[in-house]
Amino acid sequence: MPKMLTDEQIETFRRDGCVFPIRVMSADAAFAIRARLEAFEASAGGPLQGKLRHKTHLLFPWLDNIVHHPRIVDAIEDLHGPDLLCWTTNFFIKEKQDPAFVSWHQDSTYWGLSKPDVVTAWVALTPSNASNGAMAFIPGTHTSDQIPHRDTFAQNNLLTRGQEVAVDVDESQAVTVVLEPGEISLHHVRVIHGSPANPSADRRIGFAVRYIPTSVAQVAGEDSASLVRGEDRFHHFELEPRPTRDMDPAFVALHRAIAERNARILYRGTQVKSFNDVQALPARGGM
Ligand SMILES: O=C(O)CCC(=O)C(=O)O
Repeated sequence: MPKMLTDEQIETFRRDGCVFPIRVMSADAAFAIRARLEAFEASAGGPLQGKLRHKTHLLFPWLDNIVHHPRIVDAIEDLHGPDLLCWTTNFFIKEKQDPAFVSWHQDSTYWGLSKPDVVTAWVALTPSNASNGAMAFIPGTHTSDQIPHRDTFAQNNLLTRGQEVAVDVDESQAVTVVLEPGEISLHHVRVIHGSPANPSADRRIGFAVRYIPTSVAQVAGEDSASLVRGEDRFHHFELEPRPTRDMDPAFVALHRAIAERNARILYRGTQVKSFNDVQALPARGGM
């Protein structure tokens, strides 16, 4: 008996590689998280940038609470069983009238994970739809193996290397993932997906939480993850602590060290050797 998803939603995920919308919190709760994010951005002097867009749940308890949100973790348990890690989180923020985009890609390309049992819960903190650069995906493509990608490092591309699939994508098949604040989509690490720019008058904010069962390993170096449910009998990842206050200096230092290590995994085989090199890249991924 599934805990959160219906049998139909599970079937849709297995068939299409993506299922949505799934409400996990009220719109008011999502607005409150957006307000906390924007209060921090105001105090920091501008939009969240660079490494602060990644693994941000290690810096703020109100994001850690999303990662551990019982309704989200129940949905992941329905797909991958009771022993679960959050491997990483990534903010995908498109400012109002922002040319930032995401090229067609498979998430699995540079993540270094041992098998494609990886699900992203993309949490909408604003509406996300055809008018503001919502994500779209090509149903059924998650059943393909890893497809070759080319790195473009294109300006305004929100991905680490501006990578894009090196095959033609039949865009006529694309399905737009329409979400309201407080809803999520779940997508498979191999499904081809991307998103256009945001020409609208407001920001589009998504918080992508990447979950794996504890049996998945990192094969490209030392790595860490957060245990969100059950037990870790495999010990493939160093387990991360949970923050209890915003920007705790010990967690800021931990986050910086993890960002350095993750940069070496995500940019392996390129000229990028440290996080300082990442900041000099034209692509906007920042990590
Ligand atoms: O937020 C977007 O537009 C794209 C997100 C994405 O590529 C992902 O979550 O894997």
